[in-house]
Amino acid sequence: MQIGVVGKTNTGKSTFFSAATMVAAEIGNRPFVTIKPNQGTAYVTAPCVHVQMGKQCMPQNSRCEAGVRLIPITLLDVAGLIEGAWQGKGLGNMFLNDLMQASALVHVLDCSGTTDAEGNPAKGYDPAKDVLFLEKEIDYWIRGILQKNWAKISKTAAASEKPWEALAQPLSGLGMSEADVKSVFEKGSFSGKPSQWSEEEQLDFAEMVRGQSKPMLIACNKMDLPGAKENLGRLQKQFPEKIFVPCCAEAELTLRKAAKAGLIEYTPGAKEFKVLGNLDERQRHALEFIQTHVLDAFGSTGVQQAINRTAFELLKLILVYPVEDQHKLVDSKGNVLPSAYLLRQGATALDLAAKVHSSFAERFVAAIDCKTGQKIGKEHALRDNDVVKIQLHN
Ligand SMILES: Nc1nc2c(ncn2[C@@H]2O[C@H](COP(=O)(O)OP(=O)(O)O)[C@@H](O)[C@H]2O)c(=O)[nH]1
Ligand SMILES: [Mg+2]
Repeated sequence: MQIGVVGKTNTGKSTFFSAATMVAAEIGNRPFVTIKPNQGTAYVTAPCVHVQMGKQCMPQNSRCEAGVRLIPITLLDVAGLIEGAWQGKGLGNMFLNDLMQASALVHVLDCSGTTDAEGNPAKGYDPAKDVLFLEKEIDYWIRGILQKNWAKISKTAAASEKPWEALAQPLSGLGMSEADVKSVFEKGSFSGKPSQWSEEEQLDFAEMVRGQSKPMLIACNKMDLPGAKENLGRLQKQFPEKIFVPCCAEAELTLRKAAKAGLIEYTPGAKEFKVLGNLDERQRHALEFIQTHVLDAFGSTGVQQAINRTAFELLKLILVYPVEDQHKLVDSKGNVLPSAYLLRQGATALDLAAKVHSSFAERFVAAIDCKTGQKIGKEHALRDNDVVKIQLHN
């Protein structure tokens, strides 16, 4: 699964990316520091089911640290988007195309209002403008993808009972299935003749496609700066339906670097850390600042929370553990609770089988809910934290 980190220049996207992945990315206070997308592994974290099951796990496709399961995902740090990116401004189209396969986006916003629309230092900039501008950019970009294919879409749709099929083809690159496109098409009660759609209708459709294929969480970054808290309050009031996560990417990066250097003990997402080594005056001061102005003030640096809430709230994913032996909870090699998979809500036992191995779907006989011992069928919808044995025929 890919999550794209987006936003205008200088909001702290690369800092967020580096903190989450510990991949070094160029961080700088000037526009277009990032041109090629940085790609790295970040982790969705959740309490590991091994605690509840009373076993010690031996993870293979994920990790477990202190009772927390870490499931790897891919994070993409794309270049800063500026207004007009969809028209190719600032190489915008190229950057947007890097996001094609992303399942969701984290919009890193400078909540302190110290970065203007072009990414230059400013004072008193209203971050609500960025919320709107970024959505609009993506809507126009998606409309552009459709418009490039509009003649073909119009022709194919005119000759078909299922006009969404014609729209689904150019949108498949965005990770939209035909069923997704159909549901957008029906929800918006669009006319069955795309040839007659106005540019406005095309844009409305693109907006709904964005909602479905690129849901967005907003990481309100730079919460350590003055004014950020007030701005966050205003944003939450203005956009009650959106998810805002207060963030300090710089603090997260500092903490992870300090932990890597053995100076502190810190679990990403935690509200405190433990000092291990001898700190010099500057280090002590920096860490004290983070404790007081970030961790105590907001409960965490927000970076891990932004990733987790993207997975579990925005994408509504569930975490499921397949095993081969329902009692020992092991795979064929004896690894206890070896795998953890993120699946969409409503995923069935059969979906899990297909996720574990493409051949498993065909060989599926039944499954067992290892917590209750009950047999479950193909179409049984799994729940978060389920441990499931899949029975296969040879
Ligand atoms: N005060 C503060 N500065 C930050 C934070 N995160 C990033 N920055 C700074 O913002 C500037 C731009 O960061 P960068 O990650 O390169 O932004 P990008 O252009 O969006 O990738 C750098 O000077 C960072 O050190 C934060 O949480 N708080
Ligand atoms: Mg950058």
